[in-house]
Amino acid sequence: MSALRVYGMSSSGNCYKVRLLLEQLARPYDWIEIDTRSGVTRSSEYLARNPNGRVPLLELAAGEYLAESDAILFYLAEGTQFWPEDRRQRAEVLQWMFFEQYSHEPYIAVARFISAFLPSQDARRAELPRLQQRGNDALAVMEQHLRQRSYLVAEDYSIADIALYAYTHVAADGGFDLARYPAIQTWLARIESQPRFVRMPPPPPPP
Ligand SMILES: N[C@@H](CCC(=O)N[C@@H](CS)C(=O)NCC(=O)O)C(=O)O
Repeated sequence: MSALRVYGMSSSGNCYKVRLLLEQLARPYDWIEIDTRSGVTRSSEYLARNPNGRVPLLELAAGEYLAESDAILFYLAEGTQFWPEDRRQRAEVLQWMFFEQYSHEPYIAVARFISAFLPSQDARRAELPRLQQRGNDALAVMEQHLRQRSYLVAEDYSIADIALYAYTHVAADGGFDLARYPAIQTWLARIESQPRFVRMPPPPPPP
C-alpha cells in the first residue's frame, strides 16, 4: 500500500477534517467512501479495523489503523506548519481540539445529524432544543475568543482551526444562526481563503 487510505463519509465533518488537512498538505491518499447509515461500520469486517465502529479511520500502512479525527489530524500535522513549535501553543491547539470533541461536536454535529441526515419524522428531533442550547454556548465561547484574533492559536492557521471549522461552518444545518456570531463568520471566510482549501459536500438525502 503506497498512499495513505482514509475510510470516511464525505459529508461528515469529522471525516472532512482529515480530507481538508490532507489536501492542504498536498499528500496523496485513497478515500474509501463509507455511508455510516448503512450499518457497515458495525460489521465484523469493519470492527476488526476499528473496534469503535466509526469513521474517519486512517490506514497508515497495510493493516495499521488510527481512529479519532483529531488524533488523525495530530498524526498528519506533526512536523508541518499546521502544528506549532512552541510548547504553550501546542497545548493551546490541543485545548481547542478537546473543546471541539467535548463541548462543540457532541451538540453541533449531532444537531446537524438529526436535522439533515435522519428522516423528518424521526423521534430524535426532540433532542434538538437541548443540543442547540449547548451548541450556542460553544459558539459563544469561540465568538468571544475570535473577536480579537485571526485564528484560534497564536495568529496562525493550525489543526485547531481545521477541527473547529468542520462543523462550525455547517452549523446552520443543525438549526444554528451564524448571523449571531460575526467574528466566527470572519474566521470561517479566512479559513476558506487558505491555499488548497476544499469544500465539504452536502449531506446525502435522508433515507
Ligand atoms: N470522536 C470521533 C467521532 C466519530 C464519529 O462519531 N463518526 C460518525 C460519523 S461523523 C460515525 O462513524 N458514525 C457511525 C456510527 O456511529 O455507527 C472522531 O472525532 O472521529
